[in-house]
Amino acid sequence: MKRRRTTLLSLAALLGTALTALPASQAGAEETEQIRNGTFDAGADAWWSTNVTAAPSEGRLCADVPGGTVNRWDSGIGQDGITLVKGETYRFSFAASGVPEGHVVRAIVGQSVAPYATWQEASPVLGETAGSYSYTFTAPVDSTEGQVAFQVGGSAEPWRFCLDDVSLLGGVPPEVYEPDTGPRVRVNQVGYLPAGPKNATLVTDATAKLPWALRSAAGATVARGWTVPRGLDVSSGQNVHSVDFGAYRTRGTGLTLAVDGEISHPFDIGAAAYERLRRDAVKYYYPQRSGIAIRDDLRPGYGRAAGHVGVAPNQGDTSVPCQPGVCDYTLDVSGGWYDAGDHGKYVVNGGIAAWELLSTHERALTARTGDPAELGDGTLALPESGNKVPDVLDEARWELEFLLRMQVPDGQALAGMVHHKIHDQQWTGLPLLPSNDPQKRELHPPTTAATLNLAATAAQAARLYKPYDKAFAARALTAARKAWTAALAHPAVYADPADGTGGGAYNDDNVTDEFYWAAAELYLSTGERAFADRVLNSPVHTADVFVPRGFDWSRTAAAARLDLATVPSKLPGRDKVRRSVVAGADTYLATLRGQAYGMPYAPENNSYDWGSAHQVLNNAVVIATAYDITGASKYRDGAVQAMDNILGRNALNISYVTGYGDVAAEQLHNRWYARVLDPSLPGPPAGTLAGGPNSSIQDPVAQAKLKGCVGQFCYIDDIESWSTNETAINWNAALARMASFVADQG
Ligand code: 9MR
Repeated sequence: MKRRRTTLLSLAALLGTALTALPASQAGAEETEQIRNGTFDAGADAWWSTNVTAAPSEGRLCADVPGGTVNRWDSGIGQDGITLVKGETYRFSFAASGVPEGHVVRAIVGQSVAPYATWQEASPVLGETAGSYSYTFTAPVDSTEGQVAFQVGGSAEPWRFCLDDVSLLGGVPPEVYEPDTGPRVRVNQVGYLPAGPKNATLVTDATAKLPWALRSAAGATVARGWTVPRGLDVSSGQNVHSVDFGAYRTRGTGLTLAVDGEISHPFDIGAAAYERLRRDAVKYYYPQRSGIAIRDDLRPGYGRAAGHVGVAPNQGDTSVPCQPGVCDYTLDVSGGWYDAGDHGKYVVNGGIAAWELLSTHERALTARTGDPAELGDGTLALPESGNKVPDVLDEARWELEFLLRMQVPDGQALAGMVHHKIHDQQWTGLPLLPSNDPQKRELHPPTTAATLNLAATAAQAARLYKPYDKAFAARALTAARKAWTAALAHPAVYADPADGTGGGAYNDDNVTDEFYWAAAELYLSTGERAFADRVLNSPVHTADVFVPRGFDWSRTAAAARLDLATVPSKLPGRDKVRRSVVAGADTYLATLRGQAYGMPYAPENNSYDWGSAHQVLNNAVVIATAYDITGASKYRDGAVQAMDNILGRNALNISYVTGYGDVAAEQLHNRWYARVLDPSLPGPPAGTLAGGPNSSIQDPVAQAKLKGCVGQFCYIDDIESWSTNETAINWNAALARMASFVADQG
């Protein structure tokens, strides 16, 4: 098809935007077409094809795609030799159809040579009549080895793909992305506890207080009051008011809040949703399991073949070599959970995730509102349900067994140390079932952080599994001690920050907190003086560990402090430890009160971190623990209120938990819950936490759409936005722990 000449002028006219609205540099840029013969007027000239029969047809290029391939990239059409300029914005567009309908094309702009970096990708589901697709992105690098490709493999059945009007236009103005934030009144879309706090946030230009009305599902006003103007909210850049309707305590469903001409999304007053969420947040882990087939009878819609058990095309995790030059043995490191939306398995993240699940159970043993039966045997529909062991412990053990396999065996130079991670040699694309991953798997070097992480979690496991499996408890403690000794002998072996091809780096070059955490767990499980001394002599023991960004896989001191404060022991000065947790909670409570959106999270420079949603939750865990310690209702209410922010009381008016709330995250970045990319796959299971706002927006989709975003706005519900919208095992553990706490308060 002949292409219309696109000029900057016609584009501006099309958008109805004044040119003066564009920064001078962009307004001055020339729009330049990068694709040769994109309209196929010259047949198939300049295009290559792989494993398809491609030929011009009625002014388009059509390809008969064979069935029976596994990966998207097994068949395709493309053009190489494209030059891209770093920082320049491009519009990638094309028209495409597929017969029969429902097939997917993975359309990418990326590197034509190894390591095949992808700078823009989209995977629309095609119809029988041609649809037009258009995407804007900014090139992250300079390259003369650019490529545009249309990957059409991965279908069991043959189909016909037709393509036209392929364009890669340089020098276009960056797209202006406006998120749909719905009604200006923001509530917890899931529910408020009858006797708990009930707060909402209104976005408005009004400076004076406004009347609000709480309405029943039938529309009757059941309570009224006035908003409190809060001025400019730094986390969102909005002018806001807050609403407190905590005096209303009657259970109900489908309530709404009406204020300033807006009506909120509906919500419940009741605890039922938290009982469900408590379990869903932990049920999340079973379909994350590696090395085992997922049973469809236990997770309808999620049944799949076992991943990485050595069945082709997998190379398997049963006998994994090291990266070249790192070791000359292989290890069986099968099992464990996939980290996130990728197929990697990383000890430091697996460890903190296992710790937080174990701690959810351990809290239930000691806290006044805890009850271990809530996640007990038979509650989570696991293959192990019915074995008389609490299901949460069965799930955590799947990971613990993997972590133990990552330890360097006796007889090797670094015996007792723990390999940092195991993952693919190269990054793979989406979608990709674990069992279809063809990449070579490699062990990466042992590190002190991973070693101490195993020491901590295996030591914690030793005390928690003792009532159920003495042999496992003893094996875990032996491994923990061995790891501890190895870490002392190799106290500063760090992961390489550049080791991020095919998997995340998870680098951390400060392990004083990991030493403290491991010593704390070893002390709590053994009561031994030597470990108590390590705890008491650590500089971390008296430091303020409750920092604004909270704890996570790299900042583990708080994990130690929370356990030292709550797990019974004879630690000298234990009261002081408990007071330090309460002081940390006071800080987070003050933060929460200072924020019109009610989250105990205010990172330095309003710079939201990767996985901020779980950091909000982990800060809430500290407040919740202060409640467990003191019984003071202000801590219970603060911890419960923090959940509102995760479930919809936020600038984007979105629940970050799938399946919870009227408008919830749906398109989480994950290779096998990729329904938006492949209709035969499921979406993420209900109760999966999204990463949440991330000011650094590292992925191309977020960079294209969210440039210049303020705090809470640095999030997009797009499956390709791996830096804001991934799922991860450590993040869901924070959700599990808080959902359990809130359910216990109901
Ligand atoms: O959650 C991790 C975040 O704290 C790091 O800053 C980031 C970069 O190293 O990696 C995040 O973890 C990702 C990991 O590297 C690979 N699997 C997916 C994880 C979640 O996005």
